[in-house]
Amino acid sequence: MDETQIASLLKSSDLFPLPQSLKLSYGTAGFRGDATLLASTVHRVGILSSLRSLKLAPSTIGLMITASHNKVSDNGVKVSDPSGEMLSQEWEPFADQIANASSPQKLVSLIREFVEREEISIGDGGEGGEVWLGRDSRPSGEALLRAAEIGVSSVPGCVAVDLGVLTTPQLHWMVRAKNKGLKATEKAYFESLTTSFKCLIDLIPFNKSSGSKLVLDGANGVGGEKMEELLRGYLSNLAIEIRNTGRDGGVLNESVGADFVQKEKVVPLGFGVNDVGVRCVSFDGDADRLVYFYLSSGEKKIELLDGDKILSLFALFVKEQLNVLDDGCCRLGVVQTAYANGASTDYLKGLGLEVVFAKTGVKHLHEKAAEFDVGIYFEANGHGTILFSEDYVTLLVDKRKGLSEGSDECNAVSRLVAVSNLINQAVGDAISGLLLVEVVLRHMGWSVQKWNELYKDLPSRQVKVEVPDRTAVVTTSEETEALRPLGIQDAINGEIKKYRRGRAFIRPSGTEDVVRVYAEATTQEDADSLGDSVAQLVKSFLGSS
Ligand code: NG1
Ligand code: ZN
Repeated sequence: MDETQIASLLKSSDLFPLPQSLKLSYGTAGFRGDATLLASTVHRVGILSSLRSLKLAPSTIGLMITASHNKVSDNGVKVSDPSGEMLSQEWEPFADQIANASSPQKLVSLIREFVEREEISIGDGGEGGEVWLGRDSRPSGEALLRAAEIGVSSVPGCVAVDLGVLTTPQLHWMVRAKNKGLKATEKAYFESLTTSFKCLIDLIPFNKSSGSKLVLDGANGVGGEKMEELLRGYLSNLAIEIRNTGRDGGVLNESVGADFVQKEKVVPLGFGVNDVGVRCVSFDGDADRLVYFYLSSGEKKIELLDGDKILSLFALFVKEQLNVLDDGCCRLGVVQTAYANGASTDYLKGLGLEVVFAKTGVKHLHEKAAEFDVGIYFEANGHGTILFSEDYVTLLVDKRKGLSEGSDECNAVSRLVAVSNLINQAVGDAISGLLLVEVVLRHMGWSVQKWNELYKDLPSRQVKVEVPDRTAVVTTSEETEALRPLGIQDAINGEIKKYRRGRAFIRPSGTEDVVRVYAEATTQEDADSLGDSVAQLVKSFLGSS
């Protein structure tokens, strides 16, 4: 790096000093924290994104400003690689280092070392770098986006393109499309969803009715707004009522949204007795997760159809099409995490599917799903998608050419190809997930209640424990056993033994300052009691804050 390049980085870094005592790690989904403390982090991630773009030139990188399900005063930043997938984990240590560099000088020296080691050429007349920026609807997003822009353009030869307010999956989709040389606008995203959705509806053999009403809880975030745009401009026949749009004074993620509904298992604000029996769906704050639910009585308690149930529905549909093709050569697999309900895993295995487990965080699930021809992954919280390998899609398209139009085989192939276009191939996407659930329910002729009967969840309980230092919990790679603090796992095992089909584990959250406890057993009382006693153990081993 020459003097001018160093001066440019120093000058812009001086504008964003690191707040004292800020210690960040890239975590399950990028950096997250109190929005007032994040300007330096976002600025530095802007620099990182430019370097990534130069390293992989010519390619566009995405930078998303969001804290997903976290409270509205938080924000965060994550990076999309050219494929639309999460930033390669190989770069995460560098992200941690620069985010925590204590001064502009230290920051620049880390960047210099990294640039040399990675042989990144800056501003030597080669390809320039390009970073596409998006943000969710948080009030802190705009100022942080400016910090990202300054970071991006402080690397000579790199430009930032502000795409405004988007859902996380929209940005990932657009980055992927751009790098594939396809139309990469928001309009193209909506058109792609619309075309494939309509194609799947047309392929429903019977019962083409428009289906009963669906009510969407938009978490007071960007998802409701984008869904409205889709319905207004492209899919006006779809009967979806949208609540919690954020326009009626509701607060982002506060007693609303997918994370709240899935973790608390109660109705979100804005839903009540009048909705008994109605099919409802909740998005999270940046619309990369969705869970369905319905009220079976006038109480707050809900019947939850979480990511595991969405996965099961999708798996059934895909498997049905593959059975028509009698396609033994397609490797279909599903990926879950330790948070998957035990009953869902039993169900999926009972269907004869290959089920593999990954660590929490979609980057881990995505990686494993990509090993299959068709890999379906979902976290229980509703984040997931279906990945189709490019080779398999090509094979399907070729196969269709030899089939007679309207035959069962031809329809099955067309459905699979349409699903690969509808469902986001980059990351979990609540909007495309919703459209696919709606198609599959109509295809099967099922109500939400019928879908819920696929299997009965084992009762479970999740607890968040605030502790002085969550990093004191260290787990095995599968996250099902705690290695530290020493002795805690034996104590947890002692509790588990007390319950029939008891299962429990702890892990430090990568997005919130808490230790998470998961517990499962045959009755709700047992799951609650196991969850509470493990939470007590966490407090006694780590102290409560
Ligand atoms: P953490 O906070 O690391 O548990 C949460 C979710 C993850 C993932 C990320 C990213 C749970 C238990 N954890 O991570 O699955 O979705 O957020 O949003 O739901
Ligand atoms: Zn999210």
